[in-house]
Amino acid sequence: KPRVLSGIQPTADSFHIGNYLGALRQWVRMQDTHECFYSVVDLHAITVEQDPAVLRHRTRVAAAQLLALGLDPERCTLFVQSQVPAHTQLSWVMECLTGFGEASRMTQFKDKSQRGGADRSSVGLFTYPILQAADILAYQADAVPVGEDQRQHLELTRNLAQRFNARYGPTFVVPEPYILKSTAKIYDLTEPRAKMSKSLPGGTLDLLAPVKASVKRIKSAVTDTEREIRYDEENKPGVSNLLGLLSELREVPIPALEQEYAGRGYGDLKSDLAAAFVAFAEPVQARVQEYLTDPAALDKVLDLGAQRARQVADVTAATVYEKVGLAVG
Ligand code: AQP
Repeated sequence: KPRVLSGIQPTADSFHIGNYLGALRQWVRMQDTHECFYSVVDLHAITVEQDPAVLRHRTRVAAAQLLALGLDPERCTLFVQSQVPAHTQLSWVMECLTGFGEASRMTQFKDKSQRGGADRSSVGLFTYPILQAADILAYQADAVPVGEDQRQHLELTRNLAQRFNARYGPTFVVPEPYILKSTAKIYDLTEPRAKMSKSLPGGTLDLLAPVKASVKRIKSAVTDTEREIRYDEENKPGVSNLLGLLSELREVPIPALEQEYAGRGYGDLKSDLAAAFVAFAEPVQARVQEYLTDPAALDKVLDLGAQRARQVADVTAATVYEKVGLAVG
């Protein structure tokens, strides 16, 4: 079976529907077809300041959400990144292989450092994509299911893998991004031309938010001054995003929805999307609560996952150190 690696940061109290549709739903589905390694990437989270107790709590909640969404520890390896030291061991080697200019071209760093002020950004935020490359390469992953925002980081990972292979001999699988067009980029509800993002918290649709609050957000989502329910990303980004979300949650193609809503108002579309979202979120919330009431069981899942992950990643790290000339004895 081909191998998959992907990760998600525990940087918010809840994942949002963009995380789910863009990445996590594929994670769940790929368990049937791939050998899967999935990680809560807490080392990535500390590239911006985190409160230690909050971070530890969010890491558990992240794992509980992944299980509630359908990850099955029998069919995938679910682990917390910081429990597998090979990620940071490999990351250093990858950093030494990356050009400073090359790293400087990463647009996510440019965006995020602009928000916080470049001088106040950590070096870790700058080298974030290189740690991500190490995450992926450690497992010799063939495919990486992510949203569109990660495409550039995946390209860097591929370049680093190829560079290493050329310099030290065939070592790494060169991974392919797995990005589904229809859900590659889910947009913010209040700024429908911007990516739905944890750092724009007002316009996200959070899986664990009280459903009443989510219904309210959907009802006040920005649309436009026309009346027609039609998919047109360029001129009607808000309505198109709502149609896209409903299409994904109901698993009905957009043209069929356009027909269904012909002659009807935005209010109807919003009510139906709200109902579809609540039907999706409520059982997820209930399952998350169950996992969180038994933290020992959750930690056991994560410990076993980390053991399995270390078995694979340690081999890669040892091979890489040996090839680079680091290993002694
Ligand atoms: N809006 C989105 N549409 C589709 N996919 C998305 N992803 C994130 N936002 C969208 C995908 O979710 C996965 C986990 O991402 P992450 O842990 O890197 O989360 P993030 O990028 O920190 O999440 P945000 O909400 O996008 O936060 P910030 O504010 O940091 O930018 C990834 O596969 C990502 O592509």
